[in-house]
Amino acid sequence: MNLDAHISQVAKEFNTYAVNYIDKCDCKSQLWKAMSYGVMNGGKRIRPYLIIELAKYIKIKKSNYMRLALATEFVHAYSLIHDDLPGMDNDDLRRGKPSTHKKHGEANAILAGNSLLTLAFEILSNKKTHPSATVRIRLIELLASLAGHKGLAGGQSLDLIYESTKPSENNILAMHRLKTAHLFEFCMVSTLILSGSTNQKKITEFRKYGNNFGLIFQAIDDLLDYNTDSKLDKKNRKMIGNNILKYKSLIEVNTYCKKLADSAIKRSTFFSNEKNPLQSLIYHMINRKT
Ligand code: GRG
Repeated sequence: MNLDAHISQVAKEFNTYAVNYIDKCDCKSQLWKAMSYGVMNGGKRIRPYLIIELAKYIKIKKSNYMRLALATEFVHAYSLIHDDLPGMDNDDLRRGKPSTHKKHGEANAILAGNSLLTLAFEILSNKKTHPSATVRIRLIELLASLAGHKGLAGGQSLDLIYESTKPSENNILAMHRLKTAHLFEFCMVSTLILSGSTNQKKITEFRKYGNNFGLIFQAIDDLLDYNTDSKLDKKNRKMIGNNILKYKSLIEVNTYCKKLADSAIKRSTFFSNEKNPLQSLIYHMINRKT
């Protein structure tokens, strides 16, 4: 099976798990409906894919890693719901469908985002995720540090500031690290934590893989935007927004991504192992089409 087909298959399995979780709640509130809509409204499930494949490779229990994957996707869904709000990117559509605030109203969308974020912490703090309180606290601490003002939210804030200023290329890359790469870093390091490991060398390698994966993911996202012309100022043929193509040519983006992938893989004994499924995955991301 090729990698794209495998990613889709794992996404289907993840969706079944997510729907079961959502249905089990037996919640009928407007807010829960908005939360489920934000989560189940399409999505490639690439973050769950990373967690699931890594967890299988390092032999973590399924009942544990699926909860970690779910919590992480809830944080991702929160960030997209909030990103679409009128006070942020003001997008009416997400994945070709009405964004959560368009479907459920702005107030519900704000609350749905907040509640998905707190639900992620609730999942991580539950014994079903891991019997050891130390492991659970390490997971919670990591998510708190990577999602907040020094992570996703901080990156989003810079993104908004840079809309009215002139960010340098380094400013843009640093912002991409915060708003996109930190959640990928969480996927990697949290899965390692879930295995009970405290090996600092491995933590550093996993952190780097997650970060570089995230930077590649964002650069290709920018490229896909360019190819669909959605962020192109057609008169000046320039990118609108904090897109990497403001500073790099198409070929430079490719070289930049290849370097990021090489540097995550080549100096790591763990990732340079041919049997490691995450090795081909990071290179595959450079050629992704969606
Ligand atoms: C805390 C409000 C707030 C925002 C955090 C993540 C984020 C910052 C904003 C989301 C907007 C955005 C385009 C971020 C870049 C990350 C990215 C490429 C998101 C899209 O991820 P995909 O392609 O989405 O995995 P799907 O639709 O597949 O789930």
